[in-house]
Amino acid sequence: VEASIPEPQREAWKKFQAKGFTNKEEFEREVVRHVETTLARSMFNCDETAAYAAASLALRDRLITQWNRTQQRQTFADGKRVYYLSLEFLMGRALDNAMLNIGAKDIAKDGLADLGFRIEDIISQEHDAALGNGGLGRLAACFLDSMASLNIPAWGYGLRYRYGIFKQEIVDGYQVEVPDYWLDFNPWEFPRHDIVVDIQFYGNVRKYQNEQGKNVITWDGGEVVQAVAYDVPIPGYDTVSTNNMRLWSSKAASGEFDFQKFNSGDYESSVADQQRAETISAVLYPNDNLDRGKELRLKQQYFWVAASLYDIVRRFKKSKRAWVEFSDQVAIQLNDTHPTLAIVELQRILIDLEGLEWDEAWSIVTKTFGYTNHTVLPEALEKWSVPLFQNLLPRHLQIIYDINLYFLQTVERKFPKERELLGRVSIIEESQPKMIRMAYLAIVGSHKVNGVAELHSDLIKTTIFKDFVRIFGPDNFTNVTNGITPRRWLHQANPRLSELIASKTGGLDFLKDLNILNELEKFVDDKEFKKEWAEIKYANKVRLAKHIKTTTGVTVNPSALFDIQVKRIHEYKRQQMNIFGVIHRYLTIKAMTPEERKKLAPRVSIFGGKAAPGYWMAKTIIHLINQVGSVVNNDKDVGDLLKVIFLEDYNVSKAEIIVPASDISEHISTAGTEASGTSNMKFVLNGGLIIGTCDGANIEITREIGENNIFLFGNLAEDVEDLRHAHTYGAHNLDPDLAKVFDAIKANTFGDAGSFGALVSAIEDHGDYYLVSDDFHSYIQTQALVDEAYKDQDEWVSKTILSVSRMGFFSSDRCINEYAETIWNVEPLVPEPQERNG
Ligand code: Z2T
Repeated sequence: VEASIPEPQREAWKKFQAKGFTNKEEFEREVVRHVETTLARSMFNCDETAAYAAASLALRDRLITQWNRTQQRQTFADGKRVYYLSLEFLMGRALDNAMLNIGAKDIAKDGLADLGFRIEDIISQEHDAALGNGGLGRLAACFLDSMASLNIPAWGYGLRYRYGIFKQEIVDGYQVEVPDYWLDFNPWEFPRHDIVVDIQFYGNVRKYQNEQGKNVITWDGGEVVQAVAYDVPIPGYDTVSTNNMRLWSSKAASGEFDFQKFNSGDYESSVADQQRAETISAVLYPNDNLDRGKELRLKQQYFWVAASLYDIVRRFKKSKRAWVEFSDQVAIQLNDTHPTLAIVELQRILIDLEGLEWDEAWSIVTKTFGYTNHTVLPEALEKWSVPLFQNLLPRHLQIIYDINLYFLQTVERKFPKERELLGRVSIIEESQPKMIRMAYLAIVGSHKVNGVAELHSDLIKTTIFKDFVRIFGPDNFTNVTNGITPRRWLHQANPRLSELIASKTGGLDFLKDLNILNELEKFVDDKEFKKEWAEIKYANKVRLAKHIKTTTGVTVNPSALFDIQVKRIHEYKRQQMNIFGVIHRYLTIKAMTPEERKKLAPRVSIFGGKAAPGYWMAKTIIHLINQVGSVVNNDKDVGDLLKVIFLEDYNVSKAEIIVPASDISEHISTAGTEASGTSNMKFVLNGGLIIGTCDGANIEITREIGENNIFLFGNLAEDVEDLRHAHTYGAHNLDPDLAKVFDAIKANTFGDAGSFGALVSAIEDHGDYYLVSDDFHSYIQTQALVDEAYKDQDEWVSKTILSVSRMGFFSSDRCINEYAETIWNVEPLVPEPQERNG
């Protein structure tokens, strides 16, 4: 407020307010201006990189204006805001998305053409913002798009990693990791050097009585690191609402101490301090569904959570409201347990710094937080060693112990006879060393816990969190099935399909209300429509085939059935079962006569995905896929009947090419292990069918599109436990077809069998935890049904049209509306019409 311009001078500001562009000529003028001034170049040295930079700068000028106005409007309205805390935001590219969302793509396309560039070439210059591992991070990105598009006042809070998820190269069939340094030129972020928060680590806690005789607790004496805010505008689709994503970057606190070191000649240690501070936000941990318990990771979590809460609390305090109103102004959603320390930090702020009583503070805290669980895999549930935690965050440990004490007291009162219950639900696990169970802390500190698909939400209630459902009652646990943004995953990735849909449903409104896709149902038998539909799928396959050719050198036939499995490589996702199935297919083809081969449906098996760098089994799976590819793709007997492709460095921008090109995609996790999956939704929305298990959101996709339109197979979640026991205590009889596959591997058909020993013996000798053998027969049979079904192209196309028409439920807009109503209790803040026009 102090920095505001006085009333008499405001006229000048209004007169000269930033305008940006509104038509093609103005866009061109802005691009040329940025090339010639901001970039200090000219038409004689303007390559595609420079054109990308200038186009982005022109576009962002318009974003900034509507972003500032949105923030002003939200501040004046003084209503409730949502804060989405996520350690990962897998945003992908921004330029295309920004152009489409603000409705400037046609202008930009024509303008760039006038200036000598093709818009696709310019778009593809952009480096992906890859601050995430997989589903969880991409979900956060879809949520930001939906919250802005629905005009919900919301901020994302995350870390500004200097290195995103590593880039994957395939060298001699092996994964090699290359660092992803992405910040060289990033026009989408705005450093806020004035928004800096000091974050403390280590040190000591002191308890004493102040002059008023009140007990005071202080925490000091440790290391201090600064958090600097970097803001990224998040434009909504067809609205001027532009939300904010605030990412924190770490740097050394430049206090006198450093100067002393520096001047006293201790230059090296001064630089070392600097680097230690910068290390906090240096790199994204590359594990998907795995917790490693590293100290630096805990530092990242506290650094980010403390900076975000300081920011949120500061904003609240400006409104001069009473603390009891905090949760009327603030809803904080925890994206998995990674930000659970926020619960403890808010309690600390309220009792240690603001002087509230424990109970009053705790009631505010629990009304503020919601917790989303994304997995039931035990190895992914976060636990922190108490000694490690105590050293880094001594005051927070005390508060956790107090939270636990009060919690266990209420449990004891409610279930006085159940002594073992206390140990089971204690936030502290009595192991050696003791461990803090972060999921339990998150549940105790939140008013709502949700899973991400129906089966998953049921599973957490009946397995890992069962005791907590008894303690807090079933109303504290709910389901919000995941969704995806149709803007990026239909309109942007598949513009021709989007255009066709628009032509039949009366424009692009379906992008805001995805249930409008229903109207496509009446075209399932429309010859002309089906022809266009099929042509679009074919064109998308041609595009992917070109990508495959340029990146792998392999020629694939776009008329073949494209069978795609792209996702992080993990044993529970069972890429190994897929490649064993491919080997089975190869052996079958080899055993056929030429006549028999003629009847077979040609297939291209496409894989993609990163293995965590320390996950040897996952890396072995990648190696096997590549080895099978090099044998199969060069076998003259096979020809076009089977090709096996591993696409290097699967990421968001590559997904935009891959997803629209599938005939079948594979979502084949062991039942009960994949919380939701979201690429399943993307593939179906783009006119592909699914082969999958009864797991995650596959089940709801089936409910929506009908079981005739999906290829389900395999054992059910309810039977998994018994089957595992049968392996452990009985004889594990290997499926005979799988045995043949293993024989081929052992005969060195795909190179040295020794390389794949671990993969085979996990199934043969070590209990087959993921039930590959149990599901193999059903999988192979179902793949045969896919082959049969694909031969009837007319029927196949009808299935895909019907499926797309029934996918409305899976919009992340539906999902965000559910969060807004059932968890956050926030309302949209719709811009005034005059703001919408300029
Ligand atoms: C992740 O991507 C997911 C869960 C995690 O649990 C961690 C990561 Cl990095 C800790 C995924 C689930 O595996 C997937 O089923 C789900 O669709 C996605 O989160 C979004 O909810």
